[in-house]
Amino acid sequence: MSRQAIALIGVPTDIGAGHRGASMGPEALRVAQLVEKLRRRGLEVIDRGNLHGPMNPWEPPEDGYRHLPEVIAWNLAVHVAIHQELQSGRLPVMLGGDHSLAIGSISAVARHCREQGRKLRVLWLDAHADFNTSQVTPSGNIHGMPVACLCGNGPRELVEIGERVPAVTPDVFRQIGIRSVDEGEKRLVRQAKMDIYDMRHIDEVGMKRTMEEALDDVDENTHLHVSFDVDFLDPSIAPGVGTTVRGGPTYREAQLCMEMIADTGRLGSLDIVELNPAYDKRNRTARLAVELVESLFGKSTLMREPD
Ligand code: 4U7
Ligand code: MN
Ligand code: MN
Ligand code: MN
Repeated sequence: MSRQAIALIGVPTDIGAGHRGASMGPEALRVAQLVEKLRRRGLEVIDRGNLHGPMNPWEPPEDGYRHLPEVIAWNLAVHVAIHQELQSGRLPVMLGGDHSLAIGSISAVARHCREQGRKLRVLWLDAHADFNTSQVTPSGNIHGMPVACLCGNGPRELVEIGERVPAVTPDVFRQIGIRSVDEGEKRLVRQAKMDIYDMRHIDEVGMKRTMEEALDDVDENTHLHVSFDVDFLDPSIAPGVGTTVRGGPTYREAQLCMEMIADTGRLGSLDIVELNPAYDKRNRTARLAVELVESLFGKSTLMREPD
C-alpha cells in the first residue's frame, strides 16, 4: 500500500450547534461502514476512536457566544490530535461533531502547512458561510463562526489556537454550495472578499465549471483540506442535519464535486461535520456521506477497484 494512511478521529460533541445530536455523528459514520468501505478501496485506515471533552450544558449564549469555554476545550483537543496525525504523515479525517470543530482541525492543518512550506487551500462545502461574529450572529452558536475565527475574527482563545494569529487568511477558502448567509454576515464576507461559489453560481455555470474554478490554482505543492458540512447537500437526499436549507446540490452534483477533488490527487485532510442522526431516517444521510467520501478518495464508476 503506497498511499498515505488515513486516521479517523471521532469528535462526539454538538457543543457549537443549535440542535442536539451531531454528537452522534462519528458513530453513525462508523455504522455506515466508513472504515470498511475505505479499506475495500485498498486504503490503510486507522480508527483512533473518539476524543473526549466537556458535556453540553445546553445554556443560552453569553456575550454573543454559546458554550464558549466548552468549544475552546474541544477545539484544543482537536488541534493537538489532528496536528499529531499530520506530523506522522497520515491523512486525518475528523468525524464531527458540529462545524465549530473546524477551528481546531484547520488551525492544525495550517500550522502543518507552514512547517512543511506547503500552500493551503480549504474547500468549504456548506449551505452556510460560517462567517458570523458575536456582534452579528443571530444565534450565538459557534458552528456559525469557524471561518471568521480562523481568519482572526472571534474570541481570543479560539483565534489563538494554532500558534499563528490569524491561523489563515480569507484567500485560502473556496466556499461551495452556499445558500444561507445572515444579514450582518453578508457585509463581513464582502469585506473579506471571500471566494464564494453560491448555489446561483452552480445553477448558472454548473458544478463542473464551478469546481474547475475553485480548484484553479491547485498545484503539486498544495495541501487540499475539505471541510464537508453535510448540510451542503440538498435536504431531500440528506435530511440528517440540524440546519437544513433547501436548494442544495443534487446527488450527481455532489458526486461530481467529490470526484473532481479526488482527481487533483492533493487531498490532505478532511472534516465530516454536522451529520445529525437524530434527524436522519435509518442512517441514510450517514450512508450517503460515506458514499461521497469514497468518491473523494478516488472511487469511480469505470476504474477497476484495487485488488
Ligand atoms: B453550520 C446560522 F443563523 N447562520 O449563525 C447561525 F442561520 O456549521 C446558521 O454551517 C449556522 O451548519 C449554521 O446560527 C452553521 C443561522
Ligand atoms: Mn458549516
Ligand atoms: Mn451548514
Ligand atoms: Mn449545521
